[in-house]
Amino acid sequence: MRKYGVVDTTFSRVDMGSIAIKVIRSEDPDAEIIRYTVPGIKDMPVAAKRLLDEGCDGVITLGWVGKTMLDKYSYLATSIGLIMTQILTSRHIIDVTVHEDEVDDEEKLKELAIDRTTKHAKNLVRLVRDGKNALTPYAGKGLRQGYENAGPID
Ligand code: RDL
Ligand code: RDL
Ligand code: RDL
Repeated sequence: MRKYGVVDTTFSRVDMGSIAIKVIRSEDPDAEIIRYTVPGIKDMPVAAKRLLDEGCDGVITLGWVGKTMLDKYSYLATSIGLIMTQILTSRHIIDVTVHEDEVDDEEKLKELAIDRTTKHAKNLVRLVRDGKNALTPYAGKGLRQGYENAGPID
């Protein structure tokens, strides 16, 4: 049976973990989902690694990056860690990141977080369950998560 990992943080200001679980459950009802909540983004790579070591077929991480330069450096380190973990395990880790300075308005930020989480949770299921060509019909379509799609250039 397929097994998905969901890694989220107490730093985040939106409960993206619950949203991801709901979406994965509705997309792949028979799957097992394991949630692992850590303090912040820099704790996510090892959490993802542990879930993959425990048999997860793929993981989604839900990170929230603060507004300061220090926060952005923390994300860069995190991103490198997540990519290294994917390479070491040959498994997908879908990295959902919300940058607190992406939009000014808090309501809009919440909507962005929900949209990005929902679309990437679906991407994770497609990649894990349906394989390498599951997203190919959407190739070159200018899809975005958290925003309106940019669309293709004709
Ligand atoms: O291991 C404990 C912390 O170091 C770890 O949880 C960090 O990810 C916490 N953290 C920062 O130290 C920071 O400067 C976070 C951010 N910025 C951030 O923007 N988002 C986080 N954590 O989730
Ligand atoms: O794992 C899910 C996403 O994190 C991953 O697909 C990223 O590559 C998506 N992405 C960004 O998060 C971003 O800030 C992309 C870009 N910028 C970009 O410029 N081009 C992309 N992806 O193809
Ligand atoms: O063109 C507007 C946005 O697409 C651009 O600013 C992206 O860099 C925003 N973005 C992130 O910052 C990010 O961390 C995106 C993602 N993740 C993502 O997963 N998918 C996006 N944008 O479409």
